[in-house]
Amino acid sequence: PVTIRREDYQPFGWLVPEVALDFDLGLETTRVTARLTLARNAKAPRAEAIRLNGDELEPVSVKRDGEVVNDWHRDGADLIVPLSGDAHALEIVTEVAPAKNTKLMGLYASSGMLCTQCEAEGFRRITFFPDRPDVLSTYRVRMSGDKATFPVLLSNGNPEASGEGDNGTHWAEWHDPWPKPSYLFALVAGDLVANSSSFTTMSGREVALNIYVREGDLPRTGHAMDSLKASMRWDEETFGREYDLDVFNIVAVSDFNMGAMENKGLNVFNTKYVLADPETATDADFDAVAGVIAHEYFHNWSGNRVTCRDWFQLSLKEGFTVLRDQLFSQYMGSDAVKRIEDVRVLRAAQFPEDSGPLAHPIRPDSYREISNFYTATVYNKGAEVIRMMRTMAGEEAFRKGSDLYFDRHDGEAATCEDFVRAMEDGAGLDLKQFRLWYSQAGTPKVRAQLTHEGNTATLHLSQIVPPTPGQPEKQPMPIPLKVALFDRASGERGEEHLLVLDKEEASFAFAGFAALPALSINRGFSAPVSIEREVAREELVFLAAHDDDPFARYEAMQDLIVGHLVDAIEGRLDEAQRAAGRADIAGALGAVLRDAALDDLMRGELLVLPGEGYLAEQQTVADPGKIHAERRALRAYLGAQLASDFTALYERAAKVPFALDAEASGARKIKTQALVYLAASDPARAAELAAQQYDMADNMTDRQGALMVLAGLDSPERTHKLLDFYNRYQGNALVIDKWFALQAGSLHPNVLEHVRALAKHPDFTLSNPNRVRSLYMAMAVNPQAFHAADGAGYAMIADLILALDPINPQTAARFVPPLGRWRRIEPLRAEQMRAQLERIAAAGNLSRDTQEQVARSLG
Ligand code: HT7
Ligand code: ZN
Repeated sequence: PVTIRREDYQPFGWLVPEVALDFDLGLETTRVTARLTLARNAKAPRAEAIRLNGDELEPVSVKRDGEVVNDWHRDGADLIVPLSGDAHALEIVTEVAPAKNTKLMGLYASSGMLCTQCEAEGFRRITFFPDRPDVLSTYRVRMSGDKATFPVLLSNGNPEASGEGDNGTHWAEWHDPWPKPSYLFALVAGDLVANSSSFTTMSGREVALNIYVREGDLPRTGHAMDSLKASMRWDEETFGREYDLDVFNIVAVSDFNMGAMENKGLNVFNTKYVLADPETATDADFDAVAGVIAHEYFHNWSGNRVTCRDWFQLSLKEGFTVLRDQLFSQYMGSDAVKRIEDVRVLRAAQFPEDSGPLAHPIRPDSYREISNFYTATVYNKGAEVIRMMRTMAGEEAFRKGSDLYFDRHDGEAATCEDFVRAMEDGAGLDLKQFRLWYSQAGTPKVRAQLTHEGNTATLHLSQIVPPTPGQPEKQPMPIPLKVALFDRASGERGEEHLLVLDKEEASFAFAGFAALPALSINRGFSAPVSIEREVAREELVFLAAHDDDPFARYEAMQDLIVGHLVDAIEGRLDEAQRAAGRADIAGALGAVLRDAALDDLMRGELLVLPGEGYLAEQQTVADPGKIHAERRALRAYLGAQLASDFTALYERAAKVPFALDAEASGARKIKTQALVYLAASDPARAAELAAQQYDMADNMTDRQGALMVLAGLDSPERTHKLLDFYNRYQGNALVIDKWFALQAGSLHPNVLEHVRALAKHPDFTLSNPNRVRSLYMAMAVNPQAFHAADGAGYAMIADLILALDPINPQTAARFVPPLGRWRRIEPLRAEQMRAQLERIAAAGNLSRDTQEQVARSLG
């Protein structure tokens, strides 16, 4: 397979200012006529032909300047047409088979409707085209099809005309005045109904808003609509960005490879991120809907109006847009809790990427299949990198930088370098060395040591950026760290400082401390690094109780537990030390349970034990069995030790009536957490409580929480409630996804047996990505199941990859990274993981997606 390199970028030889597409729609066959106007690109070397990308396409006919021609040839899947003049018109006819398109890229059928997914390289599965993000065109789209099958016909931009045709057909024409790359093209045709509303923009323009869904789903679209309006207003107020078409349409589809897609004026969404009501969606689902609606809407500027020059620049739109959606969610809900959640996601998904065989910079240097680079590094670390610029500049200056970026590059296909330059010029930052964050992979490790002499405390910092594949040596990066020192006697905090560590090592002195203060470092998680320091447990207990920065308080709690667990797992504690460590944790957690000043959403964060993956990350080579056992034992200990506190908390929270506000959702959060701790120490009592919670639940958060606890227990209630849940929600695909996921992600000792049986359930199918993820991704991230000592979990995931790859390679390839962690796992399991990767590699006919991921994981 060909490796594409960033350094090889060349502008395309032709401009394609206008594209007209004519679709004769059918589920089995759709005929596409594409008319392209072409002009030589003066900024590119002269070309005597045009390369039009294709994927599984055959040309039905090719016309150049109105004449049928046969002088074209094929180069692999691409079509090469000779062009000798400075301007030409091309007309190309292709036929596609949407119902057979199981890859869900290009034009495909989903539950009787037609829809498209073109990012990154799906447009070439519809028609031959220069399918690259730096070719911008205005699109006019005409669709015709059977009116009964496709009563709704949608495309990008504004609707221009529609009418009736022969034999029960009808047609519609859409025009998008904003030049866009082909990856932003979309078409939807189907039997849909809309939740319709409107929004008046800051300059007084009225925009029609529609959320299209299947008829029965209409009552569950209200939250998405509210979130859309809130996003539109927030983007005007926070970034000065106004919407720019007469309509904004969203369509929900149930077969979708990712979360959603920001096609210009016609966002296509996975139903999971549109539909929500209290009966069928949890509080976390509500938040996810708001976050993804915002994310896609924000792309209208960060991605669509200013797009990417090439796919190496993906973080330009994704990192920036993730930051924008994170800030929006911080504003809409609890600022502190959202920040903690985002860091938890980064640590769970991105840190392992950065320390494994798939590590890459946020702006990669090469790829074979771009779909493999829609990663936590490009998205989440990309967001952290821009957040650091915001922290260093301050909010006001950052806004000047983003305004300049949008003004300078509106209508262009830009680069990460363009963004950085706009930040330098607009925000007044010097980002010369900071650019290393774009080119170097790996999570920097910062060592911190605080000393004290006289009345001065000195902070000694040093950094190491670990080697990553292809990058054995690294340069020091500028690392902005927010720090504060606390007087331990009075609990008072000194001033907060923003220190930038830009060398291998540096020291910073703070006067005015009569004794060694407590150090609060990387407050707000100001830099995406790991802090390494030897710190006394008393200091962490102090910070867990006193730190006024919510993230730092959470971090102190986490560090306290991580430090203890890692010591215990690595056999460094005798019984007395172990008991003392556990007692300290119980003391700190008990204080959290009883702290009346804490709101329950934040209390819920402080109660979360560090995940097994994160614990594994703290070790050079991890034994997942030991980690699981030690963490589980700690939870049981805490559940027993603090049983009366957890019971009191549970009883208080259970009295709070259902509402969608912070107080009630906080109560729901801690209620289930209390149940989890109680289940670990007293399973019989917890099963009783959980069954009761399940029966009394008037919302999905409580019902799912109770069922999650029951799914991990060996009690008769488990069987009853799982059956009840299935019967109650049969037919609601998103809720049945939860039913699969709860069982595959459970703490039950026979979870692999359950997954095997569920794979044969009549509701299971490999053709729906949500269903596949709900069963197998839930299992792959369940350490006890995935890391089963006999290797059965690894074999199951490898079997899945091999079965899914011919159907949906993008989704199949996403299951490779868990196996790719083998070098960081103890030797017996590592060998089993590697052997499964070898087995996949040896299979013939692997997709480019899976092949690339397996090769990199073994390499
Ligand atoms: N920009 C969107 C990317 C996307 C995608 C990529 C590959 C294959 C399928 C896909 N669906 C959507 C999503 C986003 O970040 O907004
Ligand atoms: Zn995005």
